[in-house]
Amino acid sequence: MGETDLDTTVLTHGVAEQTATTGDIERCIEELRINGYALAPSGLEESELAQARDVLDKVYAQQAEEVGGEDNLRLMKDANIARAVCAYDPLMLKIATLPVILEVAAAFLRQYCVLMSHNGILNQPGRDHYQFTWHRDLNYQHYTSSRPLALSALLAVDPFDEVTGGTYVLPGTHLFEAFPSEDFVRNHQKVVKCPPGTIIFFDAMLYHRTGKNNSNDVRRAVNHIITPPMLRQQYNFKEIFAQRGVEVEDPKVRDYLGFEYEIPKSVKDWREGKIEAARAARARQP
Ligand SMILES: O=C(O)CCC(=O)C(=O)O
Repeated sequence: MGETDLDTTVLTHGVAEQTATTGDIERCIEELRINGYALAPSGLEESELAQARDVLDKVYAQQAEEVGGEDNLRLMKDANIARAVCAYDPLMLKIATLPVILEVAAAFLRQYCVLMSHNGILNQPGRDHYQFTWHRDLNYQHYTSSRPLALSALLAVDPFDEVTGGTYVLPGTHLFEAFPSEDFVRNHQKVVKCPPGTIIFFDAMLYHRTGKNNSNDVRRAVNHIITPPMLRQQYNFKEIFAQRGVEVEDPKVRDYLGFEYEIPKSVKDWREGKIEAARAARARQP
């Protein structure tokens, strides 16, 4: 039976409480809470989407060049991702601050929140992408919380369909700690398809992945991760120790005080650290 054959009458018995939704934002919030994802139009014009494609390609090329070429991005598993795009072009800043994104974030997270990352995803035809594998946007986190930790907002810049590869989601997995069994994944994975200009909102703890692009064109998207800035040092210990002229030699203590963990000041700085680590790991391989 196809979804169009479903009986849509809603009759209940024994129900004393029911959620009421009054508009598009509330519909998104209900879907996000239960399914873990929801779709909404961005309101962007076709001309803006065309411009966004161009901007993403240019920012990516510029960022690849500044770290010595795409091979270095592949080495650190960062190929085909343009980072911090809102800082590179006014249109990307307009996208990052779209009213629908800010409204859904405010209603979903219900507290002060910040943009944690803002990345262009360039899904190249027939090529591997790091995002093809199932992941949470809060990587390595295996717990649930009674309130959401972060919101992802993925803007489809190109069509997301069976040929270009939609976004695969595992509904409800934001509510469970562990990644589900392979049987569950095969039986319950869903592919989200949508026209360009649609935003796929999801709970950042929902397992998802990029679909394989079997078309002849790049399939682009822009992902936003929005979160309350709760887990960070309350003040800059490194700076305070330096101001007080106190030296710390022990690398473990330096690590613990966050001396080696600075927020990178540029995309290039962030990537150079990762490239160095990837080269060192490769050199250690037998
Ligand atoms: O491109 C997609 O469909 C998903 C992107 C994704 O997985 C991510 O940005 O975390």
